Amino acid sequence: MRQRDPLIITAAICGAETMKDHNPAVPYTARELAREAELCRAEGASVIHLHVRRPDGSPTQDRRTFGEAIDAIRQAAPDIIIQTSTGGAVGMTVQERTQPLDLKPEFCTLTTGTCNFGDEVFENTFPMIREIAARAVANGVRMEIEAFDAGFVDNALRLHREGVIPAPLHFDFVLGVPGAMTGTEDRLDFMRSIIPADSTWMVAGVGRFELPLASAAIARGGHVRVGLEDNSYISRGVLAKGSWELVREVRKMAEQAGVTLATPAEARRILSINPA
Ligand code: KMH
Ligand code: ZN
Repeated sequence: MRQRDPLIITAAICGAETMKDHNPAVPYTARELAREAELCRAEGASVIHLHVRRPDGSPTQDRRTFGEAIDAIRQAAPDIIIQTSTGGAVGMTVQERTQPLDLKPEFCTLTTGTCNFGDEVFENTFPMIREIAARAVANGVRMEIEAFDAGFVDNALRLHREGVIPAPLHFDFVLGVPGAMTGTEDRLDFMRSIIPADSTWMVAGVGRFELPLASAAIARGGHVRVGLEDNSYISRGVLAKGSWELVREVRKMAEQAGVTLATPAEARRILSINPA
């Protein structure tokens, strides 16, 4: 059997929906984001999935706010990979969502379908996806495909055949969003079964699915995303002290499984990211 690659842990430290009311450790300011990134790096994360907020905590995709956060994170965790969100928050236009791409980050997300998102709709029509992907390609930004449901994988493969999404494909299975695919192991196994053999993959379990799916991904040779964007709790009813505590939990799982963690340099190689 082929030796598995070192485990890439992505820390989704902020998101657009989790507020300090849900968990006081959610970072809003550039300084708070940088501190959280530094702590997550120290626990073994090699990628930061980044959203930004206004001072009152409301989500924004403002280019300048992203620039300030990226500068602060580069100071605090110089080698970490920064992946900017192009999803933003539900209801944002493509123009709003794609602003951080002009900063030429190393890595970004690309959601390849529309789904219910709680009581709202996360809209990603084909024209929207094509426009976001084109702007990523124009800025030389490597894309991670966010698949909230099986059809999102089919859409990504179609867009790949059209030449919109370049190879090699890297998938993040986002499982457990209320309104999309749930976060059970059989769903993960199905998602893995429908991607091309030369793809890389990871899982982001939402809510109570986060840590069980992290463990399932490690056992299956995949990579993992955790953090307060997706889940506020370290255990039932106990708030995580920060995304770093969730990263620490995944590090412990990896240690128990005898799996080494990827450094940011190794993660760049595995994910075919050109260093910034
Ligand atoms: N906030 C969600 C509606 C991404 O970052 O690319 C979308 C999201 C996906 O978080
Ligand atoms: Zn996100």
